[in-house]
Amino acid sequence: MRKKCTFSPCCILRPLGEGSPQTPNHIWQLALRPLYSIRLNRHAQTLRSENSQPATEQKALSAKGFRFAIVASRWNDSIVSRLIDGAHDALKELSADENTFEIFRVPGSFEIPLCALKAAESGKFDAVICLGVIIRGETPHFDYIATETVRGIGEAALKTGVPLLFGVITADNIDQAIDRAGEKLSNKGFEAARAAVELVNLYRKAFTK
Ligand code: DLZ
Repeated sequence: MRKKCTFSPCCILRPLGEGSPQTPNHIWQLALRPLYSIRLNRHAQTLRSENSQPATEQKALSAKGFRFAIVASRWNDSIVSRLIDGAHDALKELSADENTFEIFRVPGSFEIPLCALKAAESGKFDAVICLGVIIRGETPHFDYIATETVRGIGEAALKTGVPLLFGVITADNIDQAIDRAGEKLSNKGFEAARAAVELVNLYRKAFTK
């Protein structure tokens, strides 16, 4: 028996392969496909230009009373240092006390997850901000390191229940990496630190008795 056509965007966007039933509905679908694609493109543009949070909520954030660990790699140190500065700026801007964050340096990004896990397990920190810069080279090294770094940080967060923030730049070249270590929200360290403050506030408010 032929499946009923539900005339939904999914149905319209599904490629009509060989043997697709060419019912009148499907002829309509083909005709309307460009219109749906324009609508979806517009929607995607709107999403890209939106900030992820309403500005008022961002203003209400405070880091006061929370403790943060920053785990940062030494590879590509000149760029990582900018990420650390960015994270520092964001925490200061959100009223974190100067002595409530500690910085731990590790050799490379591959070593970030274990150090972040230990920091999270110590119970001394409300969030752990992970910072590193991995730049693509001529060998598959980049992919191995990047994959393990992302996986390890994600796993450590789920294992400990402590928010671990991913402020690790993965870039094709140095220029791309420098672009992501700029000022304020163009700095992955700043962005990760803000996200840390947002999460600790959210979890305290939403999940403490
Ligand atoms: C070995 C290596 C390479 C090739 N590239 C980077 C990089 O771009 N960014 C980074 O943070 N670390 C790199 N490393 C070092 C590894 O992360 C790791 O420190 C070493 O393989 C030792 O375990």
